[in-house]
Amino acid sequence: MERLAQLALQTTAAVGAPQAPAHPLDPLTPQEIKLVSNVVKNNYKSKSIIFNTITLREPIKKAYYEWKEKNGPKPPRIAYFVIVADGDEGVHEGLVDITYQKLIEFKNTTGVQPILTPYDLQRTEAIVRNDPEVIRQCELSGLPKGQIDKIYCDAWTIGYDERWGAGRRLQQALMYYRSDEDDSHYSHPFDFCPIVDMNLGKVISIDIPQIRRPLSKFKHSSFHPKHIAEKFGTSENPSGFRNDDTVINVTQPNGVSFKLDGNVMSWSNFKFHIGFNYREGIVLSDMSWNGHGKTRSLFHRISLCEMVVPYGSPDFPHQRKHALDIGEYGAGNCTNPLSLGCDCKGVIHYMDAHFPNKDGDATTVKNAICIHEEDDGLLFKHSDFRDDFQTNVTTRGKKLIISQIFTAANYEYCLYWIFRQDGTIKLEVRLTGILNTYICTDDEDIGPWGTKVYPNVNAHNHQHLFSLRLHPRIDGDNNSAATSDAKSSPYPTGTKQNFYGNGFYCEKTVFKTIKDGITDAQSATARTWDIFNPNSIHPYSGKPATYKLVSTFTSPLLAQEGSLVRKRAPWAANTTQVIPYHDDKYGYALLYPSGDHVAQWSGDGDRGMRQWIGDGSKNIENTDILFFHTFGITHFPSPEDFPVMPTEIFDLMLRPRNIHLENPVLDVKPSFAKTTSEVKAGLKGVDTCSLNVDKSSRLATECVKR
Ligand code: ABN
Ligand code: CU
Repeated sequence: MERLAQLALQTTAAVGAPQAPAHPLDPLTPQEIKLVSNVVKNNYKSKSIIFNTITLREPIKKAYYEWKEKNGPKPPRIAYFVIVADGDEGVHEGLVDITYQKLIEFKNTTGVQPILTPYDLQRTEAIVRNDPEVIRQCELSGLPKGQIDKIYCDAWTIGYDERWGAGRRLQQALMYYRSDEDDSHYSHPFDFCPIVDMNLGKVISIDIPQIRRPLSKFKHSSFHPKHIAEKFGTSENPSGFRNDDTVINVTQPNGVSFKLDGNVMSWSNFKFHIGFNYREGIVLSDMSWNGHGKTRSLFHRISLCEMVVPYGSPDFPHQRKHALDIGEYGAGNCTNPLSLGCDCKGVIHYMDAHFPNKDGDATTVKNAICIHEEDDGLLFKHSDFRDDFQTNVTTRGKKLIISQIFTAANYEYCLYWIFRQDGTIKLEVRLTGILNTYICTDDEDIGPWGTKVYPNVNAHNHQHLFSLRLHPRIDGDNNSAATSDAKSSPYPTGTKQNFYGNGFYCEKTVFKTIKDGITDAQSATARTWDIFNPNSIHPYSGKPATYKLVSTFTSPLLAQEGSLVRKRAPWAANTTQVIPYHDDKYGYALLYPSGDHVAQWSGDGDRGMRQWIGDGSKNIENTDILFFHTFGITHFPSPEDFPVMPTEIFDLMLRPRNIHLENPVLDVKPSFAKTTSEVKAGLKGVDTCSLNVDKSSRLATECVKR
């Protein structure tokens, strides 16, 4: 935050300051949010303001580890805020020192627009419903007169539209009709798109296509139980539900094996801090592994820092549809309250999330983060053919899952951060919710850009691409990264080096500069990426302590060079980027690869990843690095995805390689273990081999059907 106005406010001892949480990375408490908004209000007394963001500014990394590992002082507790002031262009943003209840920096940033909050989205529907020209267009499309309460819109940021640039705070209203309020509106899109100025609270323009498409007369398609009964119910089975809902219970009679100290999680050999913010949602920090009394640091911070959903219809105004959901709306802001036994099954611990409302008061999303364990199938097994596989060790594993679900208007993103006992870290994304839809006429040729998923409903092709941000700290701050490619021997068959022609090996290409770290997925060489500490060498393999990124859902960004989306999401054009890390003056930095303020960024100029990459010449070898990974899927819609999508699953994992001396789960108690001598002895009587068998497992034939 250069160029920020420094305020010479008196430093007052914080008489009424709320107790700071025990851990410097803990999200702001409701009391802290309120305190910050009061400090901000005091400074903006003369203005009418709306609170947009109040969040923790995480401490400088060095200060954090001085506190954590070297008995240093607790880092200052600082909040970052964004407000919109009536009549002022852009945003006002700054920092508040919570302990001293003091504004330490603030500025009016112009040429940018703030993230959209649920409040901003909720306002838009009322604005379009009451606009006479919108009503006229709805009626022209076939809406019966006097039914404005049946007009709905999904409010999206405009993204960027050069007719207005970034000077005004704009939304595009994707228009729909609901026959009644319990209907799902996605089977009844309108063909036009109003543009709303949020600060004026007015529709300022309407994009109307040259060829008009009247509102579909086809019955809506929905998925609520009453609609399922209408669709599939019979006199024998009025609900219409299929008859396979036998209960699967998850029981943990002895409770869970994770321990939480505030937000610090200890599970199996892992220890890390669970954070949450308006933008990235779940953030996992200060992650370490303790095996047999030795603590090894793994990652300083892991999060999803951005995503983009570019749509593939080249027809105006659909080129505008490319949602940067994390930067423009926030995986935290849009997070759902989760419910026991529905979203999460088993023995659950929840954490709440707190945000400011427009007036600066704290609001709470209950049960925003779900923490639980699940069975993880076999962890390892081996049996001996010599005695017909009776000699064997069979060890089952369990996994720890930290999850959240956020709703990006039509889509749901279910995010599962999964920890395995062998040190693997997985991220699983389940995509559900509803396709973004546009109207088509009965006989319309919609070209290759979408699929008719329902009568008069065109669902455009699109992608879901995420940026995973990894701040590694494997055995210390100085880390490196490399590609790892499976390659045939370079020597042809018959040569001395590869006489039989069968040689193959793993080619590592270590990144020296930022330019080297810009790489793409390569399925022909089963490419993976190594993040490693070149100074920490395994005593057996002679290779460096590594976390290997294994990621196969790596669709490339399909929008071409020069397209708006490629300019605004420069990170999405490649599978990896690696940059050197440095803190800001007041805190942790280099967070958002499409820039700090994403809404209405034209994509021109250097922000985020483009700025960090610069000329690509900076060193990224054996230093403090950030590793960004683009992953996701390309979605060609199909009728099976409508009226709501069955979850589509994609994932990635980070695996320890050359970190542990041997298989790190040898010390997990097996379910069953029998040696060859025990098999020979026949072991009658007491069963000493069943060590950890699940006693609730039964034969299907012994179960009575309900
Ligand atoms: N996918 C665009 C979006 C996300 C969140 C809220 C509104 C719109
Ligand atoms: Cu999709």
